[in-house]
Amino acid sequence: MKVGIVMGSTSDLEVMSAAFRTLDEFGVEYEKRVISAHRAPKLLFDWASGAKERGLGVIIAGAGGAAHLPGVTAAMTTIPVVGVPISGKAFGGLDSLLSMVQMPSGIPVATVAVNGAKNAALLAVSILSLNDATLAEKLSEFRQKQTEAIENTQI
Ligand code: RP5
Repeated sequence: MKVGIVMGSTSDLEVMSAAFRTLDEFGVEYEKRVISAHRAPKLLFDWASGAKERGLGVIIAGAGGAAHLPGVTAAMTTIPVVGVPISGKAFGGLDSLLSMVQMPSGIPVATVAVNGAKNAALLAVSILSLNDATLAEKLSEFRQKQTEAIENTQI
């Protein structure tokens, strides 16, 4: 299964590229799009409602400001949606964090930290690894290496 990565603007690309790098490390395929929930709602509907048919297993949605993108995406598919709040010019990203984490009951968005695109990708890997033993093994190795790096740190 693939991951879908969507972001509200090209201005989100720098933050969201951490998700590309992480998925590349795990050899996970993904499709990536810039689609604004506000500026291109019909395109978002078509992209999100066809996600399952295109073989997507998880969607990562990043947006800043009044960040409706993950919530609206989640409303159009039953695929898990991981939201990445992006820090904009105001409020340090608190506005987008609250837009995602405060989703009303019924349509959840699994929200990571502000600018947490790497963790969003790791969560996507974790979800896909439930049905992919090879990917699960890669995730275990990643965790092991991370632990060893800490254990071997000398200061
Ligand atoms: C949001 O508004 C985008 O996700 C972006 O984080 C923010 C600013 O967008 P631009 O004005 O840079 O296109 O919709």
